[in-house]
Amino acid sequence: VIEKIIQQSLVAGNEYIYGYADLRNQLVDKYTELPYGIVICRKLDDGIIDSIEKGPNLPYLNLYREVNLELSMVSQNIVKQLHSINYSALAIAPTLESEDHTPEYFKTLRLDFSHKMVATKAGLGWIGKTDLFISYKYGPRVRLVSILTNYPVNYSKKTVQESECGDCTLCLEQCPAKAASGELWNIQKDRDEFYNAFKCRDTCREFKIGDSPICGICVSVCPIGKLNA
Ligand code: B12
Repeated sequence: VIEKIIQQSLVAGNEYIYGYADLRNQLVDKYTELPYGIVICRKLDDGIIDSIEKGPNLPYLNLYREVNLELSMVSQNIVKQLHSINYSALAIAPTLESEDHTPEYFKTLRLDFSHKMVATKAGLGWIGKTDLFISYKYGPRVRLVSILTNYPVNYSKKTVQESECGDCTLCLEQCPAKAASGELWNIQKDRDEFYNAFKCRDTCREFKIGDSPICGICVSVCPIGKLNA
């Protein structure tokens, strides 16, 4: 049933990967009634991602906005369908709107929910040196959204526990913020041990397209999922 619900909710003509995760023991209290995660990764346009190798541009900002909207709609539609067959479900927004930034967020640059965590638990990929989710199929060229539910999904038994970046250093060399230490990720390693979100954020602010702080160079230069790497 869930496969059908997801398939019907995805936008025809766009490429996605999705998976299921067991999130028991991974969630903050307010979500523990919804212990399973569905994560949907929407493939980003290669032409646009290739074009931001040296810095972001307006087409990239527009893509980012468009895909956020699309993923919000897709995830809300899945939630609606799950409700209609009497399961509980909640969509977690792809991103944080600036009006929702709390003082706590500004102190930590963290939310209480990580889409990337659901994606590694679903076995779809790992966390790269600049803290991007690197999917096996499309590399980091994806945006993510998650749905939490009590629907008993057939969750992945093969979770990804460590980085598969090896000795590649392209993203950290090209990162204009020098935000990453080069250390390889594993599930015991916190973000702040290998990647400095504040440095990244400050450089995004310097680039700024319109009013929006944005970068994406690490997404563009990663050889995984890049057609002509
Ligand atoms: C806050 C935020 C930022 C901050 C901080 C970034 C950061 N890396 O934490 C700033 C403003 C700097 C930022 C910048 C960007 N962001 Co941002 N951001 C977010 C947001 C809203 C929350 C992230 C968060 O809470 N981080 C806190 C830490 C703790 O979590 P995490 O980094 O997500 O993942 C860690 C753990 O969860 C862990 N993990 C993975 N598996 C497992 C398993 C277990 C068992 C455990 C315990 C942990 C664990 O791995 C990570 C390292 O520890 C997410 C959306 C979301 N709700 O997930 C988007 C998100 C991370 N951003 C995204 C993007 C694309 C960007 C930018 C490229 C901006 C742009 N659009 O141009 C840059 C690049 C940043 C980079 N290299 O990471 C995408 C990432 C897509 C991808 N392929 O990885 C996301 C997921 C949005 C989305 N819907 O797709 N962002």
